[in-house]
Amino acid sequence: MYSTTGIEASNYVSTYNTAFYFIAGVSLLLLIGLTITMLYFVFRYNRKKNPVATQIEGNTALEITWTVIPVFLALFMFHLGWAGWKPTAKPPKDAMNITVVARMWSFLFIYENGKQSPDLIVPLNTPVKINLVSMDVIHSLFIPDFRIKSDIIPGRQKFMWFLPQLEGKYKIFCAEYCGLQHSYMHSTVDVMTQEKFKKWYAEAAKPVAITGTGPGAAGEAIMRSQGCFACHTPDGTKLIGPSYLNLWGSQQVILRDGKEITITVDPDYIKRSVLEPNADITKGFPANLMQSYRSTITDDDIAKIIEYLKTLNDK
Ligand code: HEC
Ligand SMILES: [Cu+2]
Repeated sequence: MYSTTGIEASNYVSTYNTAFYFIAGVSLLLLIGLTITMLYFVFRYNRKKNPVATQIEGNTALEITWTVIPVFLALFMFHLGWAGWKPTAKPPKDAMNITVVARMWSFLFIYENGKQSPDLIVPLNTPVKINLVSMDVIHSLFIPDFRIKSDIIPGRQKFMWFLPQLEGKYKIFCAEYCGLQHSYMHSTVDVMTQEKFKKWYAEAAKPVAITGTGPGAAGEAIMRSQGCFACHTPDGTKLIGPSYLNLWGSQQVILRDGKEITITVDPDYIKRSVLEPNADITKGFPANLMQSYRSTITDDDIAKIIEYLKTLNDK
């Protein structure tokens, strides 16, 4: 996006553009220069004008020139690219953490307070660090207006960070062919003022009304308000996390301290799963995805959640 104020959409735009225009400019000059020289030689030394060929053994000065100049041009291109790339590897310590979960064929952005959104909503002038998680194949998070792109590789911990500097909406694409509907895998970054963002962010924790009166109704409402259903389903469908269907009392293979063990799903296990999600990792599911709910869920809430889980057995 081209700003009229001279402020660029992200902190990477100016270094990126400098490198891009320098390389494109040098390439264009070389193309024009080489084409003109070639046409001149064809004309000047054709058989009619120059019937007897001259054998040239070499020209040291010329050879040094056409070695040294391109070496410096290429090194300078490298320097520009390096200078633009280097800051991408060092996110500021105070950056806001967001996790993107990519899957065939959508992005989901998950915030530290549990809020989730298919669009990336960020506050102006706040560094944002995005942890990149893929549920299936390799995807790539590409924000052209921010001049940033990174592959999202299943099983590998990666991140990208940027500083949004201009209010507005920008396109996000998946830039790695990931199957049939790859071309529909796009989204939007919405950069809003800090005040607007705070309002949006705070809407997350609103309690959801209890609907129904069954034994699990209170637990279900808590889970709805905490956004658990974005990753877990009650009906056996595997989303980002395991389904809750028939979970209660079942045997689960989990990874604890890197070792596979089999446990029975009991109150302690549920509590640990919710408060320390990375202590026990359900086999076949990614770690570091579920956040701890220590600050938002009480022991009483967990008891209600368990009541709800019990209602999902052999439904
Ligand atoms: C961002 C997605 C996400 C959200 C939101 C989420 N979870 Fe999870 N959850 C996971 C993943 C992934 C796993 C499996 C890996 C692990 O054990 O940490 C998991 C595992 C679990 C397990 C263990 C399941 C098993 O089969 O052993 C329980 C119980 C659980 N979550 C409960 C909850 C509750 C309750 C909430 C809401 C307060 C919640 N989760 C919110 C992703 C999520
Ligand atoms: Cu994709």
